[in-house]
Amino acid sequence: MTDLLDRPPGGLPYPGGDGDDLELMLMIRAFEYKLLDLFAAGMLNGTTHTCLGQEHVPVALSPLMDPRDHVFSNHRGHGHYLARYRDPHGLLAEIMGREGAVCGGVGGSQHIHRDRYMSTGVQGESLPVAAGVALHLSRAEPGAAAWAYIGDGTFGEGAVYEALNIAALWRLPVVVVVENNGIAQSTPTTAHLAGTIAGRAAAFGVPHLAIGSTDPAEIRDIVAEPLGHVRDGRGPLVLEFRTHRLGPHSKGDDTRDEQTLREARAGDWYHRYAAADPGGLARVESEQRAYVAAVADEVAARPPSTGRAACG
Ligand SMILES: Cc1ncc(C[n+]2csc(CCOP(=O)(O)OP(=O)(O)O)c2C)c(N)n1
Ligand SMILES: [Mg+2]
Repeated sequence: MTDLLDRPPGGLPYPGGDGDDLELMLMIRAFEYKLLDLFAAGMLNGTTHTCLGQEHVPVALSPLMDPRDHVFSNHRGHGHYLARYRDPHGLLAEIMGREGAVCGGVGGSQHIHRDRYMSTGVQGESLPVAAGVALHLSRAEPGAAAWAYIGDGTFGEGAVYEALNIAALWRLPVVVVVENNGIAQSTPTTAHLAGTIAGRAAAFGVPHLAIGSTDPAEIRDIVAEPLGHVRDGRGPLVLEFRTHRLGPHSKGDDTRDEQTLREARAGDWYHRYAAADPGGLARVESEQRAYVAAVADEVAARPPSTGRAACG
């Protein structure tokens, strides 16, 4: 057993980096399952959307992010935040409205701001902002990039195309991370998207990479070189991940049939680790569940947030 449970609440940052991808993916997964339990118990403020099945994407990408990079997240953003900051205490306190909340408890699950990280529940809102921030970065901090995580359904928002157009034209350092989980709330991608995301990127002359791997180290290898081009000022990049939404859209609202759910579960990154080292996986999983349970107990015992943000 590691010393995870001994860490002061909200104190020492969660450790890690390239070497502990599995630990971090399982921490995020345990966090999301705990949220569903807490929601069912009536202990959360507002709504929540989990990233179950998509944990590997931010775990793979976060080590590629420079501290000067800005990250724009979305409604399904807990993994994005946890992979960047490893701060389950601050995020859970935010969602529960307790002391030590990242944004004083006024942002909740979907609207987090911390340093160079911002999330929004408004689909498509972030890309034009990311393009504007990227313009600033290209002038003030060359080599830095703006990352925006969006889903397949968000490609239905016109603002996405305005942003892609100007980002391509002005060669802005924007990385669009598409978590294509094959569905937008209850509408399958096949029923809302004409053509392909690759084709839409190509229309603006933007390089596009389709990534089916769920192996964080492999993903980093694939992304490193094209990311270097973004940082060199050659313009934006679209990274399209084939992912699987394991849970409901939000809480109890899964409209998919059994066969579709079976396919989603079959694509889970978890199976690869289970096949390679079942004992090791079980050990890390129980550690992370215990760690997150302790975080939840500690945060639930805190007084309500006074509205003061713990982080800037
Ligand atoms: C502008 C706007 N329209 C509609 C919604 C309601 N809404 C929230 S999530 C969502 C589906 C998003 O689908 P996708 O982009 O594929 O992301 P996923 O939920 O699959 O991660 C919708 C329609 C919203 N939040 N904002
Ligand atoms: Mg989707």
